[in-house]
Amino acid sequence: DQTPIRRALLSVSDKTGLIDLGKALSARGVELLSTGGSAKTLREAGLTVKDVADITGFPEMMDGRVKTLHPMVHGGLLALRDNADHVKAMDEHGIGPIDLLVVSLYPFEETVAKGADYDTCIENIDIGGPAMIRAAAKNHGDVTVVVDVADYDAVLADMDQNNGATDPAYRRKLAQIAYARTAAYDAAVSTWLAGALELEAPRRRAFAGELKQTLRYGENSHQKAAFYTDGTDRPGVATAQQLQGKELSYNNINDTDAAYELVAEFDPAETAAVAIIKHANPCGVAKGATLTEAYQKAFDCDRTSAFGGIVALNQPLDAETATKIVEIFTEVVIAPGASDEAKAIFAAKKNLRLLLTDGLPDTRAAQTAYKQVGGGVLVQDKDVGYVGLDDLKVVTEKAPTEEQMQDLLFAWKVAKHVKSNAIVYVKGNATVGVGAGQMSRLDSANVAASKAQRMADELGLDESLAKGSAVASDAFFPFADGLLEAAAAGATCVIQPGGSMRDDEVIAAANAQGIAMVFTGMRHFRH
Ligand code: 93A
Repeated sequence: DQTPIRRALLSVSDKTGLIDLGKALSARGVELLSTGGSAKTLREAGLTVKDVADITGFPEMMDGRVKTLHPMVHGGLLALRDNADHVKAMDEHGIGPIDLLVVSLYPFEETVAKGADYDTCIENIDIGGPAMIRAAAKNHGDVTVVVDVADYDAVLADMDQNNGATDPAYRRKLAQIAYARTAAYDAAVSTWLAGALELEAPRRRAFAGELKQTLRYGENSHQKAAFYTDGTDRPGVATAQQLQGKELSYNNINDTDAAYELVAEFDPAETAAVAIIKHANPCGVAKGATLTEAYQKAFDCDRTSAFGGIVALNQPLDAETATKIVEIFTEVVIAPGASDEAKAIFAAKKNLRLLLTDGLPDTRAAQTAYKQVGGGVLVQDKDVGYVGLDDLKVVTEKAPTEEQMQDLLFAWKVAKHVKSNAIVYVKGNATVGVGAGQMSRLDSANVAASKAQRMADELGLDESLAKGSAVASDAFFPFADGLLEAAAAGATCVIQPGGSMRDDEVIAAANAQGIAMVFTGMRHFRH
């Protein structure tokens, strides 16, 4: 009892699939209306098309800024077919109903991503397209609206199942997708303007995302969840290709992200590096002359926790490292590529998920980070703060040796990726104890130290792994006690932001212990 689609308006920037769609609609007896470029493409394929300009009585004008913004179009999209007044208005003004709208918007997001100038971006803000999409979507009781090339075939199939009409529930679903598209589109424009105008805190903000995957559940099995991409193609967990293994879970994605963002701090041209993550915190991170060496050292930091962990590499996975990794149960491995041999070794482990990307995440690229709180969203710049050798200030009588300095900087990079309060012991380019997420800095120092001791026991060593280590603290020591705890665990040098009211006390304690200490002047809280 649904009315079959008789007239369609096709107005698409992305002409992919347009000719096939036009042909399929024509074959089903649907009359085609279209705008300039789309009409030309269809005509060149031998199809009969009516120009929108012919039904509006106005030529496309102002460089195409005004083509479809006309009652002949919007009346045809918005009129309620079973409303006598609406039907009368259509008759009076000679407005023909438009039953199917197919639009792909001006490529605003792509234009911005290409780094186009201001005026070009402005010209790529589509006005008529979103207006039609919103009109058709509002009137989804009568009108079918399509905004994705990916939906063309499904719409045709639905028409075939409904005698040339579409199913009402399906139209409603398409309307939902349509509004998400226009919302995302305007969100992109607004976000671009916020950047272009350098507004520090825009008064209103819009968020957008495209579904990548419906997840089986969220952090726990009673929570529903899904994974959305932000539309950019930067290397990272959202754009990684999964070669094998079960579907990623919510926690897998979260942990894989933490692992990859951390390991990407290490320039692959300088060193191989491996990070092993559990519950979004590193349980082992190491640099090495080879990936295999780095993996072994990262694993040796906390073998117990590494079981069932997530492993991130900063260089393409090689066969030797692959062989090492498959010795224990690992949930996910992510790397900027893998050799064929390595892939073959993993292939034997069906459950092991292997994710590959083109290159590493850019850890210095400006990004916006969101965190939901009751009744709102906190927005901040992602922490892309970086401290190099030149930024460090030696505050103790003793200065770190070159080797100690290496370990200090390494510990600092890791600490940035550990939940606060973060205390990280490092020796020989590998973590030997990580204390994460404790409510007191002293507790974190304790946790890290006890891990270093436990691992030493496991390895049958007679002194703690923290003996002779470098220690990093993500924020300043408010009192000397945390530093003394680290010293007791065996740390011989310290890196921390400084800036406590009791810095003098902490420095004096370091001097008394014969410890070398440097201040970074930058804090890396992470909650
Ligand atoms: O400049 S517009 O905002 N003004 C309009 O009235 C209008 N109507 C459709 N852009 C408009 N469109 C857009 O033109 C569509 O959204 C689509 O992206 C594009 C199709 O143009 P053509 O068929 O000439 O390639």
